[in-house]
Amino acid sequence: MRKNKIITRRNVIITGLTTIGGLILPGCAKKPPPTYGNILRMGDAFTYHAQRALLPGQSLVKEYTTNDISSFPAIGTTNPADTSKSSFSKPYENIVRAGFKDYCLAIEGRVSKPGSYTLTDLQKFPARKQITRHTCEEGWSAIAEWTGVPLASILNSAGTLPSARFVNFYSYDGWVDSIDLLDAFHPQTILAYGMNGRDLPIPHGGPLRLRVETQLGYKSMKYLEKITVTDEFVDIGDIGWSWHAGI
Ligand SMILES: Nc1nc2c(c(=O)[nH]1)N[C@H]1C(S)=C(S)[C@@H](COP(=O)(O)O)O[C@H]1N2
Ligand SMILES: [Mo]
Repeated sequence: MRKNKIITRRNVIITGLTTIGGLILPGCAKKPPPTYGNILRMGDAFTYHAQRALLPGQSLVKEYTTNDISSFPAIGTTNPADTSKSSFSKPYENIVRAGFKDYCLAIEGRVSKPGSYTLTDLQKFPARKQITRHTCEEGWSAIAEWTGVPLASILNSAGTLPSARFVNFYSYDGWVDSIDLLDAFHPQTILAYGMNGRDLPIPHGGPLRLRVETQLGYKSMKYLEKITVTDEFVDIGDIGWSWHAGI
């Protein structure tokens, strides 16, 4: 699921390829209308939503106090603007240069209102603050306070269609990953722009990262560039870790 170079957007645009989620365009360019699911999938969607309705309310993971905040290493990609690393991204370098003023998060796919959100747009939504423990698959954990907008607010604002099943995340450093709607709508799943009371630092995924508190650390994607909502599981291939990493 890592380092997937199918998201080399220039190539995609040049060859004019389309994906399940619709045409991939860079950054926050105007999006084509969403595609609609095959009529045969309606039963599928019904089953899924019925199942969700039957599930008990989702429990919250433990939240800590400011006294519990610990030192927190930055792991994996720590700066996609670093030209000496394979994670280098020219578009990311550009948004860093502009002080993240023209940063915007695109959302497309199975939503009625595909579009994009600047940091200011995201900060207009009611914010959620949470002090949680991040557990890395490599065996360390650390506690920090995160501030952000619940992913549910953005999904509701974009209007997920009944056929929506998965939310896929694309990062500037080439990481691609997805979660299902249960985790996407979990109240502690947030798009974080703040860490420990400051703007999210670049080593930790600035300006915007995902926090999926119900799963291991690698699901909390840093350097978010784009979100797509799909009716099918997008198998990114090259899976080093399991897709579901519940804790
Ligand atoms: N885009 C991106 N997201 C990422 C990573 C990465 O290298 N690139 N590393 C993952 C892993 S394995 C962990 S443990 C956390 C690390 O977050 P941190 O650097 O804030 O500690 O981010 C996750 N999200
Ligand atoms: Mo990790």
